[in-house]
Amino acid sequence: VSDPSLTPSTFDFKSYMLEKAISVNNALDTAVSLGDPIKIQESMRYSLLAGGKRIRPILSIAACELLGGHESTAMPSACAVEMIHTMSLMHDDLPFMDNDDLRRGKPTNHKVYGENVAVLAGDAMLALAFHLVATKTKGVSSAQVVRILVELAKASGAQGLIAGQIVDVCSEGDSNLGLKDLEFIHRNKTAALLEVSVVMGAILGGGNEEQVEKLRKYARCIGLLFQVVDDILDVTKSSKQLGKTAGKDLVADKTTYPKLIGIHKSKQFAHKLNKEAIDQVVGFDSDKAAPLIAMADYIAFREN
Ligand code: GRG
Repeated sequence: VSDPSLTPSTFDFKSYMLEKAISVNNALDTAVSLGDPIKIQESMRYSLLAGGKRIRPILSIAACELLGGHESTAMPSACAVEMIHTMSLMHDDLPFMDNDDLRRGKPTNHKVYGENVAVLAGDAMLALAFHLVATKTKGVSSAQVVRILVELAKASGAQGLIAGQIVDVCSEGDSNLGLKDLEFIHRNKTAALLEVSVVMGAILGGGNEEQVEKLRKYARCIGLLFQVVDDILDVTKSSKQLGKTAGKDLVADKTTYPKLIGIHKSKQFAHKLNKEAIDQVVGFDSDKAAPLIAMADYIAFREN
């Protein structure tokens, strides 16, 4: 989409992601221990520990550390946001939603445990996420904990994730869907959880209002960027495939940025969002901002 030249060249993003993902995976493993009733715990662990890039928890930790906070302070809320992300995928995969058989390279939760268990395990994970934040966040004031709980509830509910999902579900097959509707879906379905990840980290790191709002803007930009790039990749991947598959149309008939504004303008928009995101973190300590800059570039330049 553009040049990833704004990332400090000395920063090793791949190692950073690997190292942070290991910490997050260990914390998630501890947070959902095997206990009674075994069926629900197994089902929760199956999806939660199935891999995933851990973008949201890592963003939370990076925002907290940017402001001088510690990884351990951000870890409960980082795990909570990954739990909510995972449970939303489990519910999205169900036959009456997106009906998917595979997730993170494995059979979906309901394929292994049944639809009834997958619904309950998702519900349990949602509750556990809030329990974890409320009981395990240490080293900050109760006011900060309440504030992040409010942010997390808003991002997960009918003013966030669910708002995006309901509009998406109800507009399936609607050929009149416009740019505004598309942006609404993405801002809520995808960007809301990315935004709250960063905002919770910023609050726990002790950020002032101005810092929290700058980082919120950073996260909103990368949230929308994530989806614009997804749409662009849908087109570019499919056109590569088309050459190999004798004209089989692999592009699903859904409303996307390239469909509404064309591929060129979609790429320009992605470039603008990437730059706008990076602009928000320019005034911070440049070494500590490196992970957030690299994350924006990673989202912009990924190939799948
Ligand atoms: C009850 C809170 C609640 C939610 C249920 C089903 C539903 C509402 C929402 C579905 C939302 C959904 C499927 C959003 C897509 C988000 C997205 C961009 C997924 C891909 O994220 P990655 O690439 O995936 O970070 P990994 O697997 O790496 O974590």
